[in-house]
Amino acid sequence: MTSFPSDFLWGSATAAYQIEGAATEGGRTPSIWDTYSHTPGRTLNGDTGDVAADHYHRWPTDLEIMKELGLQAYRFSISWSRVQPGGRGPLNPEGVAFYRGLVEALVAAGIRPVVTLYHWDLPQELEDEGGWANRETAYAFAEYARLMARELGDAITVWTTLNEPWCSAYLGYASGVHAPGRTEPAAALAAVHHLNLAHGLAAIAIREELGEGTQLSITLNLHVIRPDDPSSAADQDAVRRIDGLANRVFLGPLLGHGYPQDVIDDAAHVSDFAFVQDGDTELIAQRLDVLGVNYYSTTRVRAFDGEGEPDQADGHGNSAATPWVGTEGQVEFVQQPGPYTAMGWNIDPSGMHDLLMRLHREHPGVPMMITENGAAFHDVVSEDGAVHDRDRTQYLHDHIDAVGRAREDGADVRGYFVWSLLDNFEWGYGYDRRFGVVRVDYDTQERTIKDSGRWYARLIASGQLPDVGAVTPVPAVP
Ligand code: IFM
Repeated sequence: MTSFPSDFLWGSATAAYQIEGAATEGGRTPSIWDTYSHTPGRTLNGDTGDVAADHYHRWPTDLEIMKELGLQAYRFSISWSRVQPGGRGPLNPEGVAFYRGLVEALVAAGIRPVVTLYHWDLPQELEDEGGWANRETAYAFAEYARLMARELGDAITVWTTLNEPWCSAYLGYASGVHAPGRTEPAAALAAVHHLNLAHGLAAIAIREELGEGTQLSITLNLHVIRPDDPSSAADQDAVRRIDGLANRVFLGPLLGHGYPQDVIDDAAHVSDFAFVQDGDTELIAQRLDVLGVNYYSTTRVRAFDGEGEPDQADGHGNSAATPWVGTEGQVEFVQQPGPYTAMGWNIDPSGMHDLLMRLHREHPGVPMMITENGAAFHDVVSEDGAVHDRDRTQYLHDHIDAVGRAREDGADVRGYFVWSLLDNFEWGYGYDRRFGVVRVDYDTQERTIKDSGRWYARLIASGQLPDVGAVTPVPAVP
C-alpha cells in the first residue's frame, strides 16, 4: 500500500475569482475576468464570478469544512484588485482585512496558508495599459507582492507568485479563450517574458521584506507531451516544439538556464524577443524553495503532414485560435485514448509519474509540491443528499498513487493539494464543470462533502492510500 511520511503536506486549493464572489464589495475593482465574463459569448451560459461560491461571506463555514477534512494546508489566491484597487497605489484596508482574517483563522486552526499572489485576475486598469504584454505590469506586480508580504508575511507558509503563467500568456493573449481574450501571438510571447520577470521581481521584493527564510514558489501547469509515433523523428520534433512553448520557456529562465534557443528560433517569424532586456534573465532566476506542479492530463502531438487543416484541438478548449505561438502548420494535436473527465481531458496517471521523474532528472535539487490535481465530473446528488463520486475518488487515488511511486523512485515531492476544495467558477466553462471534493448548491450555497472528500480525509488521517470503496464518514468537528 502506498504511504506517505508524516511531514508530507496534504491540502486543497482554490482561487479568488473562482470562489469569492462579492465582486463589487469591500472596495474591490474589476479584474480582467470580470470584464471578460460579462462580455456576451465568452463563458458558457454567460456565467460570471459575481457570486461564485460566496466564499467572501461564507469563509467561516468553509474553514469548518477544512477542519472536518483534516486539511493540513490551504492554498488560495489573493484578488489583486480587492487589496489594491486598480493595481497601483495604496492598499485597500477592507480587502486586506478579509485575507488577514482568513489567514489568522487558518493558523489558529492549525492549517497552513499557502498563498498565490496571482491566479489570472489582473486589475482591469493594468490591462487597459497593455496588461502582461506591457513590461510595467511586472513592476506593478512586484510592488503589490511587497505590500502583501508586509501585511501577511508572518503568517504565510509558502508564497507562490504566479499560478500557471502558461494560461495567463497563451490562453489570455494568443487563443483568447481566457481573459483578456486577445488573439495576438507576439503579445503572448511578451506576456510569457513579463510574467517570468514579474515572478523574479516579486521574489526579490518578498525576500527583501521577509528575509531569506521565506518559502518562495511558483506554480506551473507543465505539460506531458507524447509523440503520436515514438519512432518518428518528425513527431519527436513536434514534441520538442510544444515542450519548448509549454515547459522550457518557463523552466529555463526560472531555473537559471535562460530562454531556450530553439524556442526563440521557432518563433522568430512572430517575435524577435526584443522584450528581453539586459539583466532580465538574472532577475528571473531567483532561488525556488519549492516548485508548484499542476497536473491533470497528457497531450499527444504529431508533425502536421500538410493535408487539410492541422487539428489544433488539444483537448483544452483550444480549437479556435491556437495558443501554440509559432508552431502553425508544423504540429497537429491528436485525440488521446480515454477515459475522459467532464472537461474532455484524458485520464492518465502515468503522466503524473513521468512529469515528476522528468523534473527530478532535469532539475535535481528543486523540491516539488503538487499544487493542483483533480477532476471534473457531472456529479449526481443521491436521494439522501450525498454525492457518490466514485469516478473522482478513483482519479484521486490513482494520481496520488503515482505521486507516491515517483517519491519511491527518488522525486522530492513534499505535498499534494487537491483541486478543488469547492465546486467553483471554472472559467470559460462557468459553473457547468465541477471539480470540488465539496459540492456547492449554487441556488442555496449549501455545501456537501462528497465521497471523494471523505476519502481524502481518510488519506490525510492515515497517511496511507485508502481503497476507493472504503469511504466511511470522518468524525464531525466537535
Ligand atoms: O480551475 C482551474 C484552475 O483555476 C487552474 N488550474 C486548472 C483548474 C481546472 O481547469
